[in-house]
Amino acid sequence: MAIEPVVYGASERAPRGDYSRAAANYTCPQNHAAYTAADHDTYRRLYERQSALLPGLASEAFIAALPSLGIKDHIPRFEEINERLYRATRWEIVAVPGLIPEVPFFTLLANRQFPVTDWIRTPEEFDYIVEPDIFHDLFGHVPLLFNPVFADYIQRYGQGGLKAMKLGGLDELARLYWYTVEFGLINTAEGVRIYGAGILSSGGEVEYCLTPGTKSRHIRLDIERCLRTLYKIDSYQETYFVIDSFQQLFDGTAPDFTPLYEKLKHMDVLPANTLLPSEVELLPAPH
Ligand code: HBI
Ligand code: FE
Repeated sequence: MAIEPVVYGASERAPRGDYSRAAANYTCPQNHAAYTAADHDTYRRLYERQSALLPGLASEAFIAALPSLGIKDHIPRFEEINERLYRATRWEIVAVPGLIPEVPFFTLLANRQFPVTDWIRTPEEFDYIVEPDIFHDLFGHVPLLFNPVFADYIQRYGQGGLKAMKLGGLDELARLYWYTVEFGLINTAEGVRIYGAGILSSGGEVEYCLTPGTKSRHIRLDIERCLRTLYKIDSYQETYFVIDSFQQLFDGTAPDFTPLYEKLKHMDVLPANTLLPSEVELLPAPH
């Protein structure tokens, strides 16, 4: 059976979580007692499937950080992860009922608080889910928050998001999150590897994104180029941006983006499957 790409992003139907129990900053308590045996079993099976896919495909930094999640056979308590996470990089995860508006999202990141959805997909949605659930957020996003450079990049991204709101650069900056934090690839001594959470938590895209010769492009990350590039939320990515290091992300987001947003206002956006003449495909089809 073809595994559907995990899809999430703005979903047409009403958000799934119960937002009535969220505070003004959209955080809510993680009601650990409310998880059913089926919920814990779904988490265990997802963790088992995804972690088995990663050797040779996920970046070593991710694989080395994954055990920091601790528990694999049932849904962890956030406070247990936070004890280790805060010691490692002064980050903490906070429960949210699901996708939250940009301002609270950026504000949490700027305060080194990562929002983690507190519900899990149903067994029927094992391979396909529209919105990020607790498995996508915990397995996909949280391990690299234990990596000091990446953790600082995420905070700087949140700070940049709050500025982007004022400068009308939100759509552009959202593309940077999508093509790095969610679907980013990284060059390593062993070859191109995965660090993006949307890929790492997907049953099918882990394999697909590093398969040479598909219709997808693999090009070096250039921030301006990335901010111009549209993305798809309901299929495997048509472009994957490749970085050389997490330091490159941190340094690339140091400058004030105001002039860049201004410049981009006068440039066309690029379709997700663009390959500009100057760009080199980093995963060419085998001859
Ligand atoms: N909310 N809970 C949650 N998780 C996300 O990843 C998230 C969000 N709201 C907005 C958002 N991501 C994207 O628009 C970012 O690019 C800003
Ligand atoms: Fe995500």
